[in-house]
Amino acid sequence: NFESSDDAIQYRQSGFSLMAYNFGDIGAMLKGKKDFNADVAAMRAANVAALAKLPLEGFIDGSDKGDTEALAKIWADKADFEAKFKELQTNADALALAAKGGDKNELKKAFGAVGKSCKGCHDVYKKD
Ligand code: ASC
Repeated sequence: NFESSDDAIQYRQSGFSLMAYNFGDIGAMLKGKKDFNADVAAMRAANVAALAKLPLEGFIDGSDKGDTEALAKIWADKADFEAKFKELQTNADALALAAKGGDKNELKKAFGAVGKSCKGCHDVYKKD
């Protein structure tokens, strides 16, 4: 268990940062901002799938405070928040599978689905 809400906040924010870095690198390759490397994409996607499982644990009761981008609505609508998070995890697992498969079109589709999950939750639960 976390020692404090600050620890919980740091935990979830670290997870999001690592996820954004790994997801963003796949995006950079798909958008041609850097050379596409299927092995790197598969490694990044596997990281995203693993990392997507982490942040939810940090949204503990009482960590709705401090200078974060998390809206109070997360705790008010926790069941919906958790459902959306599970959807992200499912899509991230599919991303890892698609990246491993090596078909770039499948990877693009799966990447889009994960991005939609990110945005869908940010639109409702994250400060602008
Ligand atoms: C990213 C990132 C997000 C999502 C979101 C998708 O790479 O850091 O928060 O994608 O922009 O819409």
